[in-house]
Amino acid sequence: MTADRLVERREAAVLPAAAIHSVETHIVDIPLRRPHKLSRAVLVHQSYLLIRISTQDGVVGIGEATVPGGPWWSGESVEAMQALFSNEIAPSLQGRDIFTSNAILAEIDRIVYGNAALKSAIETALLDAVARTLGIPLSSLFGGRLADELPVLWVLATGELEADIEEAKDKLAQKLHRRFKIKVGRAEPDIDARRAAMTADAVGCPCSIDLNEAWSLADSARALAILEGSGVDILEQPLPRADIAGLADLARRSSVAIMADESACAQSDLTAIIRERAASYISLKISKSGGPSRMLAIARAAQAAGINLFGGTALDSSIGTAANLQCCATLSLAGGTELFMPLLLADDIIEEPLQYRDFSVAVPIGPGIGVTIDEDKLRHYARE
Ligand code: MUC
Ligand code: MG
Repeated sequence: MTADRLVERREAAVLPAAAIHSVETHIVDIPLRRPHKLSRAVLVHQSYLLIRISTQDGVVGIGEATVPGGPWWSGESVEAMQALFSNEIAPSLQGRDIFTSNAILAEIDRIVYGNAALKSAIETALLDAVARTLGIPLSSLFGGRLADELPVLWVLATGELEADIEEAKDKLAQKLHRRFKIKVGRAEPDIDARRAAMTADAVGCPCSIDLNEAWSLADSARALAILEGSGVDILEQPLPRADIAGLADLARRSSVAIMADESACAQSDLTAIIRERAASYISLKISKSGGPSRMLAIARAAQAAGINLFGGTALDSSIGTAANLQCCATLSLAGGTELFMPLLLADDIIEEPLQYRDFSVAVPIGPGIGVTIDEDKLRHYARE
C-alpha cells in the first residue's frame, strides 16, 4: 500500500463521511398575519433558532428550536439557546458520527440541564442528516407513517368574538379547517367561557379552548358550568402545570375532556398524569419534550395508558412543523393536530410550502424532514 493510500485510509477513519464537519445557527423573526393573543402573551412575530449540522460528505441536517411567544412558556429563549449551543455544545459535536445520535444526546444531557427546545433542534438536525444520507423521510426512521395527511385545526386568537367567528367561517369555507381551538384566559372565566361557547355555536364546529395555565380550580369549575353541553369539547391546560391533582379533579367531574399540554412535557411528567388519571388527551410537541425520539417515547407511554394523542405545535415554522409532521404521522392521533402555524406566518422560509387542503396537512415525502430552506428568505429574516 502506498503512503498516499495509508494517509487516505487514516483520514477516512478519523473523518468518516457521516462525521460532523460544521454547525451553524441563525435566529429568524417572522411576522404574523395578525396578532395572536394568548392568555399571557400577544404575538406579532415568532422567533426561531435554526441549527444546521453538516457532515464531512456535505449532507446538511436542519433543526428548529421554538418557544411559543418567548420565554413565558418554558423559560427558554432563542437568544439563550443560541449562546448555550455555541459556547457549550457545538465544540463537542465536531467529528461526531451522525449515526450515533443517542450517544451524542446523552453527552449533551450531561453538559446542559433542561433546554428541551434546544435539544429538540439538535436531535432533529442529526436525524434529518441521517435520513437525508439514507435518502428516506424521517418518518421511516421511526417505522414509517400510518397516514400521508393529518387533520389540522386552526387556532382562533384574535381575542374578539366576531373576528374569531369570521376567521373560522373563512377557514371552513376554504376547506382548510373544521375544528378550532380558541385561545382564552385574558378575561374573567365566565366571560371567556361564554365567548368560546358562542363561537363554537356560531361556527357549528367542535372547538377546544386553551388557557395556558390561566385559571384556578374554582375558575375552571365556574367556566365548566357554562361549557358543559356547548360545542367546546376539550379544555386544554386550564391549571398551572404542576397541579396534576387539580387536573384530575376536573377530569373526574367534567364531561369536557381535559388535555394536558404544559403539564406533559417530559417523560417523567407522564407518570403522575397516568397515575392520577389527570387527562384524557396529551398534546405532543417535539420542542417541549427534547426532540423526536423523546416525544415518541411519551406518546407510546400515554397510549399504553389509554390517553388520546394530539399533535400540538409550539407555533413552529414550516421547518419545525415538517419535523413534527414526520413524527406525528407514525402515530395514531385520536385528536388530530394543530400544526397550523405556517398559515399564520406572513411568509415562509422554505422553498416548497407545506400543503394544506381538505381540512388536512400533507406529510412531506422528500428525504429527511422533507423541506428545503429558501436561502434568500433565510437571509431576509435572519438577525445580523
Ligand atoms: C400552546 O400552548 O398550545 C399552540 C397554539 C397556539 O396558539 O399556541 C400554542 C401553544
Ligand atoms: Mg397549549
